[in-house]
Amino acid sequence: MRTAYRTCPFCEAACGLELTVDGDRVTGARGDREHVFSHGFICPKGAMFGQLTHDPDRLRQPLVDGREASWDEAFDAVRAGLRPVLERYGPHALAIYLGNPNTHTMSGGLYISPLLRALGSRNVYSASTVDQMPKHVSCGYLFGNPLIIPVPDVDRTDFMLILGANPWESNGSLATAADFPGRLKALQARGGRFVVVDPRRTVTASHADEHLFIRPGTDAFLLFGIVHTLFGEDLVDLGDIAGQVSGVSSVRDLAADFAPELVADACGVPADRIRGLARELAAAPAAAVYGRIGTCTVEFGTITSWLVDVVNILTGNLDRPGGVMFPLAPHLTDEAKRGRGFRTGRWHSRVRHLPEVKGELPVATLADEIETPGEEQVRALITIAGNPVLSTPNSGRLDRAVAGLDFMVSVDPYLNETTRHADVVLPPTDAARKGHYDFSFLALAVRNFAAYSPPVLPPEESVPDECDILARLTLMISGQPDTDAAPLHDLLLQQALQKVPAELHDRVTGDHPAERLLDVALRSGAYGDRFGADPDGLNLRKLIDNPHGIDLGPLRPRIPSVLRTPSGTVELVVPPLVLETARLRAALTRRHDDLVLVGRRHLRSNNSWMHNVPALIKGRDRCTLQVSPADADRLSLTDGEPAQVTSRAGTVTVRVEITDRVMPGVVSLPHGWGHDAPGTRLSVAATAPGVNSNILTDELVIDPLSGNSVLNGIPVELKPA
Ligand SMILES: Nc1nc2c(c(=O)[nH]1)N[C@H]1C(S)=C(S)[C@@H](COP(=O)(O)OP(=O)(O)OC[C@H]3O[C@@H](n4cnc5c(=O)[nH]c(N)nc54)[C@H](O)[C@@H]3O)O[C@H]1N2
Ligand SMILES: Nc1nc2c(c(=O)[nH]1)N[C@H]1C(S)=C(S)[C@@H](COP(=O)(O)OP(=O)(O)OC[C@H]3O[C@@H](n4cnc5c(=O)[nH]c(N)nc54)[C@H](O)[C@@H]3O)O[C@H]1N2
Ligand code: SF4
Ligand SMILES: [Mo]
Repeated sequence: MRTAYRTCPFCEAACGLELTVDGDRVTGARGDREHVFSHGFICPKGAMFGQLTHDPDRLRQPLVDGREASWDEAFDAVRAGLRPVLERYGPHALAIYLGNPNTHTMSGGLYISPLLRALGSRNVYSASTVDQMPKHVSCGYLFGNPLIIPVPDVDRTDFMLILGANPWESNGSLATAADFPGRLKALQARGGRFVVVDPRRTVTASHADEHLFIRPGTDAFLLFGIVHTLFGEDLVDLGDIAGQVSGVSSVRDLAADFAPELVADACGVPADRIRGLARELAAAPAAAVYGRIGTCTVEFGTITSWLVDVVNILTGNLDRPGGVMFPLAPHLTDEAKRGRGFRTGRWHSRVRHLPEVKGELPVATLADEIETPGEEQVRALITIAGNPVLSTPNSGRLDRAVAGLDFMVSVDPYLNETTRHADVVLPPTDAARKGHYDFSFLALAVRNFAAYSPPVLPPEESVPDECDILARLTLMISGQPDTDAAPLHDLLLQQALQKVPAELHDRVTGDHPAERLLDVALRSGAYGDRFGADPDGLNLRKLIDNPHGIDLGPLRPRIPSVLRTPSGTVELVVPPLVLETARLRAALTRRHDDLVLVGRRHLRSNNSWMHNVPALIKGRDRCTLQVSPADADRLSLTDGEPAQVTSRAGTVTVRVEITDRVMPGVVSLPHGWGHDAPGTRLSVAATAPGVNSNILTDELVIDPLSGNSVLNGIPVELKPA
């Protein structure tokens, strides 16, 4: 028996785990009390690290046409499937879908970009367009770089306004903050306050100093009401960055038509509370507005995400301790560079003519591209760590479309609702056999820190690492010999070392290609040892020697060096946002008598893929339709009885749970369920399948600026089943 330390890879919180290892099995997991960032915090998912690692349903060998095959046979089958499509129809006929766990693996951080470059396809899709793409676009416009996202400085703030996020269950997102609940309680303990705006009284809302119900999809009205008040009551004060912000008067003009008294009806928040929030934000020594899924996966997602930061900027809270700040991750640098700004639409989707954003197309249009004949029709698909058949809108249609592809290959450890359609499934090694470094989340952490976890268990004989799998696919797509991944590993290392003097190259350490690439990034990064020139600096060795992580201090101001706009300032208003504001203004007069559907998350679930662990699904059925007492009464629905829910896209039948935790006019159903499809291998999940909420969401309604799907605020009809 031994103890090993490892960062939890299951959500964005980046907790340190203390694992008990017995031979080649992880037999226990608890919070690492000495971890510099999580201080012993753990949630039920992290505690199941061993169970997830050793799940008997996990694939340990590739599947070719449903039968177990050797890795060589599997790669032969992929080559035989992909090459003819590429040769006959060109690169755009091959689409790729990248799922959420790519942001939690080193292979995702290091090997996806080269794969996409080799692919050269316009048909790149990912979970980003059912998630945070609006935030990338709004930050792209404001700061010139869609990857620069300010996070709430929750440990030092005095007042936090939380819109459409439920960190008590999700543990936070686009704000890596292990023990988010503990950090919010600490805020209250030091005399601060937080307010939650959500159409449901969530666990987070019930801990808040105030909870305001809001009609789904209308946060942009509320936020514009706040902006209007800030200008009208002379509360605008940009603080230290005032000289580095442009477009303030344009924002005032845009907000002119959104007086709190005019928007209150549409959003359901009283005008005096909207004004009150503006005053509180302006008066607090430091305040942070934070919005997440409920502000992104809505019709006006980009403008809402933008307004979140506009309010932060106008109240002087951008880049100030206790406000919202830019983390500095150890693998990145902090050099000021002239920027070219950000734009979308460098190409468009073939069928619906939707603009490219950040190199990808909206996943809401993937089914169109597969189903619609013509040149460049999608005929083959690669999925990596994704389950779009459960997680994207009108997934009933996508399920049928995917079934009609010429060829499909999935890199995934499970035979699930999506991968059951694959001709070949390539299962990567489990997390215990992978090294871990958070390329995505250290750049979103509410305190700067560094951590690397080497593999806990030795590699399994003959099972390739996920970096090797992606490297071989990359070589194959480029038409190069692909039986050995090494040439690509070598090429990437050479590229990473391009700016490093040749005499220092042999100082790079690491037992694995990903470790060597990380070592180069750390040594060249903001806190790096410059390959020995700065012995106090970071390198891979130092992170391995510090298994509880290295604290790098509270967030520090980064304006102007972080900015990449053409003007070198924070650019508050760009033309696409002006046009979108006009569309929002027109929506003010819409009627609001529809019943609308929103989602929800549960602490013991993670999107679609943790329902196969007995301890995580035991207990009462969680896939219920929450309905307010008033709506249940009006529609003659009975608690515990099934109801039929119908939208433009589809119909599901699901058990009703009557609760006053949802506001009247709103019903809620979690996503990631619906594990009753034939041909999967999820024996535990199949015992409590639930229904797929994305049968109901509509692929035709998107946030136009980002292409993001609208997953909240879906009009539905309801009747007893
Ligand atoms: N209605 C509705 N729909 C939603 C949402 C919502 O709030 N409401 N939320 C959306 C959001 S935020 C997201 S991020 C998406 C998620 O959408 P997806 O990423 O498409 O779905 P996941 O359920 O996260 O599926 C993850 C897949 O990765 C596999 N996997 C796990 N670990 C690894 C690994 O190490 N390597 C590889 N190769 N595979 C691995 C799992 O087996 C699983 O198949 O869902 C979205 N869909
Ligand atoms: N336990 C658990 N943790 C997770 C995940 C999980 O599935 N389970 N998924 C991970 C992923 S991929 C992500 S992206 C994050 C998401 O992290 P969060 O955004 O914190 O998670 P959600 O629970 O989806 O919270 C969204 C909230 O928005 C509310 N909402 C819906 N529509 C609106 C609206 O129009 N306006 C407002 N103001 N609120 C609205 C919903 O009621 C819900 O409470 O969680 C991550 N962590
Ligand atoms: S909160 Fe997230 S990172 Fe922490 S233990 Fe739970 S799943 Fe893992
Ligand atoms: Mo997500």
